[in-house]
Amino acid sequence: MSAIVNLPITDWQQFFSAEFQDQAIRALEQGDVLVFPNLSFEMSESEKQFLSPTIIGKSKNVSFDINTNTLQGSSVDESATVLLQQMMHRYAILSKGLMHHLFPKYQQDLIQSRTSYRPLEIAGRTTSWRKDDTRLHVDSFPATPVQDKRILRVFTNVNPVGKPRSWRVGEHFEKVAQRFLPNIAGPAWGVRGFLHSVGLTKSLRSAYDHYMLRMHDSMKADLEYQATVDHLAYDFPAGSTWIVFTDHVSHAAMAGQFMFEQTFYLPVTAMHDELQAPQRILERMTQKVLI
Ligand SMILES: O=C(O)CCC(=O)C(=O)O
Ligand SMILES: [Fe+2]
Repeated sequence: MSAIVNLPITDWQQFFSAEFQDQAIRALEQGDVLVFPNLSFEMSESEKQFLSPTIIGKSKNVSFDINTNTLQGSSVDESATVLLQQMMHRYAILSKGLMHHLFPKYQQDLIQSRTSYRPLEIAGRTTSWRKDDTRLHVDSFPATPVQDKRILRVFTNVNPVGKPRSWRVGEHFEKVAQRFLPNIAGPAWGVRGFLHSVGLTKSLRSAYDHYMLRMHDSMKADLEYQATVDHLAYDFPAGSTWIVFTDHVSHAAMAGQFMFEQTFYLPVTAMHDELQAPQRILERMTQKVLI
């Protein structure tokens, strides 16, 4: 099972020794969750108006794309939109800076994707089983293939009344794959081209994407697995930040409200040890090149 590794980082712009960086990258790549219990994201007095579930429309979070400076999912009025956008932008910049300082080896290749702000309480929320993140899963996005990239995410719990973000962390990726892979058929010929041509995927779904998506679904659909599999419950305190490869570490979010999240993509070849990538593990297990 993944370990939860506590690191005493308190400043988003902190510099680290080479030894610290080396330990951090090894832990991260082997599937540990790096937690910074005292690294918080400060919201200004005027930004505190966003500590309410009513600021979003029908979506489950506000999403910001720093590359295009676009905001989606909010229902606030025009003047508040600017403020909301600035807040999301600030989180995006801080998390990128932290990544660069902590993992300089990734810097050249790291791709910054969406920033999200999640003001809804997770516990008791109703969704379809596929979207239900209270079930253990590895991340894989149906419409957004990663192809040869990893999914690396930064999370910060900004709950104002001290409520933790309660997660479960499941068994190691290899064990998950041993359990589910034998029942997953390979991708059918022609499907990836079709999905892309009708706009169901943003790019071609690779064989690796196919297996990951099926694993994600098989895990969530298996209620007996969910009820019986070994896991560790962990509460991320309010005012803490954590970093994890969510395509590798089986995880579920059980309770909590108000969190920021920044998604990065990292080409497998940019890793310190690419043999630890889910893609390489699945390639070894299937004896196929999954592209
Ligand atoms: O909202 C959370 O705490 C995590 C949900 C999740 O599974 C994810 O973002 O990958
Ligand atoms: Fe997830």
